[in-house]
Amino acid sequence: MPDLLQIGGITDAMKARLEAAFTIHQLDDFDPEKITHVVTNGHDGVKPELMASLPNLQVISGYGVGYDAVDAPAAAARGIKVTHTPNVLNQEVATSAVLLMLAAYRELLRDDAYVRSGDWEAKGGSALTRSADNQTVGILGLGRIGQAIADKLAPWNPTIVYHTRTKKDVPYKHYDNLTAMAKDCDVLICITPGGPATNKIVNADVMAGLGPKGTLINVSRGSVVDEAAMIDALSSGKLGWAGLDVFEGEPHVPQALRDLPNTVLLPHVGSATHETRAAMGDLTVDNLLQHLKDGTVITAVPECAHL
Ligand code: A2R
Repeated sequence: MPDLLQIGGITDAMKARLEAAFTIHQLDDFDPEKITHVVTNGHDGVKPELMASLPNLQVISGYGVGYDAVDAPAAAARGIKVTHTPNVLNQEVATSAVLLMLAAYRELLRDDAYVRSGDWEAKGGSALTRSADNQTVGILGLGRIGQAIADKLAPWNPTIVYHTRTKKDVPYKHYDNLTAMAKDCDVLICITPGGPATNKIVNADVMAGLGPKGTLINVSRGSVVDEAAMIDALSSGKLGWAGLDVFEGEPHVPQALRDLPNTVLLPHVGSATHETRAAMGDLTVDNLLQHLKDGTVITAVPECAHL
């Protein structure tokens, strides 16, 4: 059986299918010459030194749609096929984005705490919140998931606008300039890929554009937002609210962010339901098994699509 290197955890269902086709090796026990396939995830990826040390590597199968933790151009240059799990998580991540937006607008956590603490009974009704209806929603990255977010928000009657590098064939207003879009938005939802091209593109100017009544939602990568600038903006009132599923140094979340009342914080669970993770696991394994069968993969990342 061919030799597969496992990086990070895999589900029992993935393990059972992979064990039937590969000899699975862990990071502390493998012969670099023998490894032909790698299974990893969006967070761990494959470190450049490790990839360079595997001379016979053919496929890197990633569990997740984001692959910024793998140097895909370097892999493509060596003929290594990198795969990911697009589409199967669109709806779940979109639900997470909507959940964060609604929780921020309607102060879900504050009011939940108000009931649990006994304050409702002791002090009377809670303070009013903001309506999430009829808002101008800017989507940063209108791809597969961004479009699913726009669709899922429809019952709240939003005006959708978006910023991407290239204009899409959609009925929404496109902005070339992210800061200009932020100035026109009530809420900005980040759902671009991570990596150098989007590093900290949500900077202090963008957040100032959103303003004291603005809400920032991030379900993409922590690297997309300048976290220090965001903490400053949220603390000083320059930015109103933030709903965050991802963080720069996750799982570390700065104490300043954890102390702020105008945030809703999730532990990177955008796609983390039993149903969606099972679908992602299936596709991760399907890519590897198909490669064993006929040398092709199902969902190569764009940089490797030509291989
Ligand atoms: O810029 P374009 O025209 O390539 O549009 C893509 C946009 N995008 C960017 N927008 C602004 N500045 C950039 N530097 C930039 N780079 C990419 O993000 C496209 O509209 C969108 C990505 O869409 P998809 O490739 O369909 O990705 P999907 O499946 O929606 O997932 C997005 C990300 C993942 O990479 C994970 O990091 C995260 O969601 O879970």
